[in-house]
Amino acid sequence: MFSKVLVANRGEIAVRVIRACEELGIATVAVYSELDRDALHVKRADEAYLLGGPTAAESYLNVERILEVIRESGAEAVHPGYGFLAENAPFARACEEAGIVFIGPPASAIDAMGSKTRARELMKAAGVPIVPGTTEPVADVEEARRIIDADIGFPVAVKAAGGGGGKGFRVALDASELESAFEGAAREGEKFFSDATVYLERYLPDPRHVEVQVLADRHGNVIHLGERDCSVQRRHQKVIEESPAPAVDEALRERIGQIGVEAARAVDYVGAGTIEGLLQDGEYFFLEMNTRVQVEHCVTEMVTGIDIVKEGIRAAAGEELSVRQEDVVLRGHAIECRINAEDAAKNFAPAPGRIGSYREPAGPGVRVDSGVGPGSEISPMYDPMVSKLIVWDVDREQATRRMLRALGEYEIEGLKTLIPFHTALLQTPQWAAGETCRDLLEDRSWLKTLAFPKAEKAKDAGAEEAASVQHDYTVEVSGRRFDVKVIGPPFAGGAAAAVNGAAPAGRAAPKRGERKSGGGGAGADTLESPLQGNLWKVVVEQGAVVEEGQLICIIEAMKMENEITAHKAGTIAELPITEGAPISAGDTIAVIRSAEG
Ligand code: MV4
Repeated sequence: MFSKVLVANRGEIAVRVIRACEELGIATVAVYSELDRDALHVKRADEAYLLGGPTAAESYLNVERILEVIRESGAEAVHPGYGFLAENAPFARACEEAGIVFIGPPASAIDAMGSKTRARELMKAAGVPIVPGTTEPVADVEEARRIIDADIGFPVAVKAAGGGGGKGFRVALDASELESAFEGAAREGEKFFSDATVYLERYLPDPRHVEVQVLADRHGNVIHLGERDCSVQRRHQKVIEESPAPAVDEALRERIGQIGVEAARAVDYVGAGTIEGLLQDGEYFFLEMNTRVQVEHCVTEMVTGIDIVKEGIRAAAGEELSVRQEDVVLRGHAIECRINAEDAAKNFAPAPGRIGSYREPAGPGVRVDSGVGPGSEISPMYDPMVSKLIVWDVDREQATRRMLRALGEYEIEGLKTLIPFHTALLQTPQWAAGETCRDLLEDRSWLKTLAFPKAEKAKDAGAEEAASVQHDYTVEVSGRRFDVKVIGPPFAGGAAAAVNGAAPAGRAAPKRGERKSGGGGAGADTLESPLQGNLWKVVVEQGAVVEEGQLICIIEAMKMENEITAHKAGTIAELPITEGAPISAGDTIAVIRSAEG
């Protein structure tokens, strides 16, 4: 087993990996960006190193610096978590070449599954059922039209070959929609994956998203841990996941488990992976493989009792899996709610900010995987998921009630999260009936009932700290972090402030994330950007009359498209934004004046 592992990630997944390492007796090295100096994963690790920042490119995606920290810290292996450098074949290869163990599959497996057309070809050859369609890239709209006429028929899904998770996914219900679907998918593929190649699939009208967890070691053992249902999604982002899947019985579980095992074997998989698929009318089709540990792995851990992260680390170290297929038993039911800093009533707009007081739920069958605590700042620079609430109980109905109880206990002051959304959704007849809830997630008027009461102001944790005398300091020496305890009499006045690098007395530096407000008069008419990103599309013009909830623009941030909608009805009096231009959190998007004035 390794003696030291570097965790190349942040937030809840970094904490999750650190916990697994601790239980395995492995020392941990955290890395962090300038924005994450006070983050939980940094405190939780045995050592921590500053990468740079504030951007992801300067920090969690900075391969050169991460490799340097691995050498400097003496770590033997690196765990990428999910996102950032997970599923990055060049990084896995760079590790392999530098003699560092990448905790995950071989680079060749990442490559094979990274191209969705190649993955479909491989799976077809391995006898795994794929959604009917092409395994070859489709050159242009003309060729697409020929293939659809001869084979697939409408409706058709056009997907980017470099895509996955719904990026570069367009639907054409009939021939009139094909050109724009084709071009849309190609454009998104080019934008996000530098690959405009697309392929075609028959469009399934109302499938469930069902995925299989697999584990593989270097000794030829490949097992599956049953399935998860992730059908509750918003713009291809999963929001609620559960295991077992309501629509899967024992025979189907056996069959799709076997499909998962065969898919993993076909690419010589090692570690934890997931085969995503669509279930329609009892038929299961391979969609793609995620060659990493997933956000929702926890529900599988709750029903199987198997620690997926530890198994992945063991496999990377060359050990055998600690469980055999015949030992895997699904017991009870687990549900996970993603606690995102988002406002469901405003089209799930990211709602970054600072957490005030913070209290996690507890009690029987409750698990919280979190990357935050009291006073944590949720930066618009990163993914808005702040934690995951997972519950277990003997069946789906009781697990639902337990989740509602736990959601009720969860206190996150000063931040808008999906807690009210989850609380409402889990009480609907659609959820109770095990439906996909697609209609609810598109239902504007239902979502609007989830609007937050007037903005709560987070307690200013910073001011409180400044008032108390500090004895604990954190210093960075050549980029390595140390916690220093200074024992002695309290410092006089400005000393603590100087050590903390605050502005000179009398002129407090503006706090990160503090909203700019235009000269006191901005107020209720102004629609501010909730996040930093790039203006991808502006869909209204100055002078237009808009309804509340109407789409104003789309901001691209963190590879996600965020729809910004009108916060009130009225006329667009000002629209100081330009398509393609960068935008910061707090910038004015529009000023909307009501008819009444
Ligand atoms: C599909 C589909 C229908 N037909 N592919 C792809 C990424 C994943 N996030 C959802 N994806 C879908 N792919 C074909 N050929 C429908 C979806 C889909 C979906 C599937 C199951 C449950 C919820 C869904 C929500 C949106 C899209």
